Amino acid sequence: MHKIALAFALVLAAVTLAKAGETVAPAGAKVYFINIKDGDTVKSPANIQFGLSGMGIAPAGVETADTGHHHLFIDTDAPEGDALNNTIPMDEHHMHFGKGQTEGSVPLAPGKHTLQLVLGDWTHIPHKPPVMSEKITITVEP
Ligand SMILES: [Cu+2]
Repeated sequence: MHKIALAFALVLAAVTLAKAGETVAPAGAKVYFINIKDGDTVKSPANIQFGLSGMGIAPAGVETADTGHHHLFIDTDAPEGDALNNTIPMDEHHMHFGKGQTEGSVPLAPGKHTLQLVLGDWTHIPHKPPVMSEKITITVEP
């Protein structure tokens, strides 16, 4: 009984590993901020518009070639190396726009914050190669 469960878990793990970070992004695909740039001062909640070229948007859970959904990284670093194979966390530093939104109203505490956009595939894993914006620093007014 336990052996069967273990074998099943191993098969599941293998399937998951095979899929991780395997969604290909077309060459030249770019994600970028439309209405804010490095050094800007904004009010909270900040309306932030996400641009994407060379790819399309699809909601999370929908597997379509050359698509993904936006993630806003707040005060945290983008994944590198093996971490690019992992699902993007869901917490206060990682906002998912899994309905396919191309803008967000983002509440931010007063002070300096870093923002970066990372496109994720239908399972919330960065593409291969990853499609990320530059990391910008903004100041939120008190
Ligand atoms: Cu996501």
